[in-house]
Amino acid sequence: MIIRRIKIFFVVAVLALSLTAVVQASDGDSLVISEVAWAGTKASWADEWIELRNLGGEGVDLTGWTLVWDDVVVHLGSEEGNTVQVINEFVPPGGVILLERTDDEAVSTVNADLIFKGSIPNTGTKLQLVDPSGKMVHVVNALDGWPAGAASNGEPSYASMELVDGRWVTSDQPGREKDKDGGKIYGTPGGPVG
Ligand SMILES: [Ca+2]
Ligand SMILES: [Ca+2]
Repeated sequence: MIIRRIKIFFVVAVLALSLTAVVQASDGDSLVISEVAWAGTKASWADEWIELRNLGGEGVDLTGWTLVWDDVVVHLGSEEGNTVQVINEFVPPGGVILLERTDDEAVSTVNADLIFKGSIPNTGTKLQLVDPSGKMVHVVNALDGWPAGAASNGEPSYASMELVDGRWVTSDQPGREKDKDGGKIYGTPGGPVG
């Protein structure tokens, strides 16, 4: 009888542990870097912005999450390091959040969810999205140059780099959102692909 109870206890414990692992894995893998305006906008090369997307079916609380490149550490849920202001730290299922550099005017027609300081090099870098356990859940290794997007010399110029069906593409059409001077942004900051 006792042995049987112990067996049941172990079966339940193993099931609970594996369920926890599954939930954590799906949480961690669900948030991705979905768009990067590494060259800024036509209004200013310093008006860089980054979008993160929750591909999962559950909301993600950004407490303890960071976005890291070079010596920049953007804390997604707290105002420390390169984070100037956290406005919203929850990403609903299927939702996006927009990180704007220096102030909320980089993308003037969308409210920022976070303001950061620190530049994104036009020559490329390695962007790492890290969850609270320290696991790198999404890495964009562009140390040899950005796979997409365009700076002042691009056609079109100042276009974002957007993740479409798992591939980085240049946003070559003017979107509905606007930069600080009212010019159309080539990209979809804070919005769906397309
Ligand atoms: Ca804004
Ligand atoms: Ca977008």
